[in-house]
Amino acid sequence: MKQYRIAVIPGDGVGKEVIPAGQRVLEAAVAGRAELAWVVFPWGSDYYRQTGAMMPPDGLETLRAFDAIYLGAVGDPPRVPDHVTLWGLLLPIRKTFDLYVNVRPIKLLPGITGPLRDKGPEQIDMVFVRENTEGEYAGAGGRVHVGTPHEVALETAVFSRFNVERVVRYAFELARTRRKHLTSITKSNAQRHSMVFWDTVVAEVAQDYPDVEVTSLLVDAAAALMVRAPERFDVAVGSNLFADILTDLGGALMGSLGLPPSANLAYDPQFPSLFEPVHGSAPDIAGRGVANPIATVWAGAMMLDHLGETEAANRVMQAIEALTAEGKVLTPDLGGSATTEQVAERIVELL
Ligand code: GGG
Repeated sequence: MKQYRIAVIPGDGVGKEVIPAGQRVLEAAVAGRAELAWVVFPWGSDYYRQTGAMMPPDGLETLRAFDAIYLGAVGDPPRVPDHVTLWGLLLPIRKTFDLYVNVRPIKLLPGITGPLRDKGPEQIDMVFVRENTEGEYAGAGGRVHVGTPHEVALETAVFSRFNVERVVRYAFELARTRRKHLTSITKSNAQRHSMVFWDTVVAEVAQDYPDVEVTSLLVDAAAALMVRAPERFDVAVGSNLFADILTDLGGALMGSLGLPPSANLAYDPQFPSLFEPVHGSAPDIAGRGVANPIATVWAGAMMLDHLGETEAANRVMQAIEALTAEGKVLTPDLGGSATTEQVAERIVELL
């Protein structure tokens, strides 16, 4: 039987609740065909308060040996500043393992009433490809004259040809497997260096994909269009920050931020890819056992697919869709009264 070594980082807040639910479903999905050898790491904000770091100094080296990483959430405000949690755990993993794309499906699930009148599952079905290692999250910058009236803060966005080209190429390839439409999202009117460069790369790569129709949108127009006419989106590609923001909007269009998953994919298959819900640690509901596990279960299905367990991944997705279609066992964010564990249990039954 095949064995996969999975590093599990529940992290903070609801991450500690949704990850065990995800593990339970994935175990059931592969039972009898593959073994998921989980190793759980207690890294995150609690670990930071005990040790002064979000993970041990050899944390990245430890993770490198795994087939994949399954992560819950990071963030414990106001006890630990958000930039400390993010830059102490998730971003170093993305950068060190060169997790160059962050794939985020935005899809209205059957039985869920989204906030858009007259827009159903036929109209809300897109995939975002988020640039994941540089852009506005490059980490280039600093502060000078701190605490004086002349204080200056710089956060320099970085766009390299190598990186933009491979991300855009991934998005074109994905569009080819879907409805053959790619929306490239920029802000080229205001950001005349980096975003005009992005447009140039998209136009160049498009030469290799004459079968894919390309639309270029400014990020503000894209936000409005996602609400007004979500059916105009098939695959969308955007910078680290823009696609992060728009996928939270996407989660809202799906009816809950507890639904969208994400796959952070390694460019070099020797490094582990990372799978996580789009949502964060949700401190407002953490500890109550009512967080929606669907995003994490879905992210787990993406992990199984990535590992080659496509049949099991498809069955997990069918079970999620059966769960939302029957609409009986749902967490409060979707209008139900079920707990995280009850939703996981029902998904296992439907498997
Ligand atoms: N699920 C991981 C998590 O905590 N996401 C919230 C978040 O703010 N992530 C930052 C990012 O994806 O850039």
